[in-house]
Amino acid sequence: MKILLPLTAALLALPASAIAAPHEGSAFIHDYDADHDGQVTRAEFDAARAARFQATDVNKDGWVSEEEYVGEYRARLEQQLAASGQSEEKKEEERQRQIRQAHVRFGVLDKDKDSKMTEAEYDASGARAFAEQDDDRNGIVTATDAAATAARQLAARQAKDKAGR
Ligand SMILES: [Ca+2]
Ligand SMILES: [Ca+2]
Ligand SMILES: [Ca+2]
Repeated sequence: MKILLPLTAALLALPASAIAAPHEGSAFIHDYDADHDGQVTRAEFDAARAARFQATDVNKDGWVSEEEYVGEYRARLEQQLAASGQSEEKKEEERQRQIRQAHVRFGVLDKDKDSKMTEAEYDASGARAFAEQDDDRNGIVTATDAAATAARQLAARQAKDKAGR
């Protein structure tokens, strides 16, 4: 549970467009903006996703197993953990939590539940992720889209929090 700082109240008073892109939106652009022009086209996104699928399918049989999927994620996670200043105990906690979530994600992405993630299943989740970020639906995710998406997600979380109270 994150502690809400008093700053949050001030941010909430601003119109959505005035809120700078928080981490999530900019992380999407950071991850997929191959030519570093500050925006992600559908072509950039698809190329990066295709490359990641190929890299994840370690034994090159055309589909990604749960082991391959979690293995690829684990490698990236270890890099992040190595770069973080957390204690070993905290890192181990984070590692277990994230790996558990990766297994859950695989189950969700494997739509037909045959324990194989095909490229079509992988692409379907990518298409959803891109559409989620591309606020104005023009096929390019700009910082403006990312900020609008982040504001929308924040509002949805707050509405959910309120409903839960
Ligand atoms: Ca770009
Ligand atoms: Ca494979
Ligand atoms: Ca499948």
